[in-house]
Amino acid sequence: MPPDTVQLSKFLSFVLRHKPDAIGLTLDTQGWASIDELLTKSDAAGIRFNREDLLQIVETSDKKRFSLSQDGLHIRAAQGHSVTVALGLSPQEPPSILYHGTATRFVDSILSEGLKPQARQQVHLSADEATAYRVGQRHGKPVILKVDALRMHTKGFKFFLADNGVWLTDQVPPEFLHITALNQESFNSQTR
Ligand code: HQG
Repeated sequence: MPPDTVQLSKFLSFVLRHKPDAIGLTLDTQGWASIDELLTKSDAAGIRFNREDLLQIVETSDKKRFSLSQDGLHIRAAQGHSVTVALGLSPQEPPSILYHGTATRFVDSILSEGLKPQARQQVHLSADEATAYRVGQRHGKPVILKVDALRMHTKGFKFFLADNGVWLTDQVPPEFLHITALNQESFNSQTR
């Protein structure tokens, strides 16, 4: 029986972003894996699914986590990698403000040393606050940080837009970060 959709999506994130070698899979320099090889190697590792299952995940993933190559033979994660890949995205001018959702317990450190990619290759930002809130919730009590993206851009920082709409940049120094007013309030009351 194939794994359910959520399990399969998590498995794909695991091998396409973090640990391809867990099943002996090879990613090319841009993060692409051969779909045939992915199917064979997953099967050998006891995770059985077929091309249709895979295409369904690509289509229905809530965050459009995976992209197919134009010839339909390769798949990669749109973002979120910890393995070294060069996604081949061109730098783009970002909107004036981007958002980053995190947990209140990280805020002191972030405001003193800036946003860092941590285990991933780049810092992940979103164009809307609702997405940032959901991302922050994954880590604990959420807080949303506003990033002066356009001002960073004018100072030479590069921004990239992943296939699924997530904005990526190497780091965000503290001078470009603000806690949103609402969160500042709840953050203060929480830490009092
Ligand atoms: C925090 C998900 C202390 C940072 C999401 C975050 C996203 C710091 C955590 C994607 C720090 C890293 C990425 C500093 C950053 N001091 N903490 N200086 N700098 N941090 O999971 O952005 O569902 O690696 O705020 O939707 O939460 O997997 O990054 O809390 O798009 O598809 O360190 O993953 O997508 O956490 O999430 P993560 P993220 P998927």
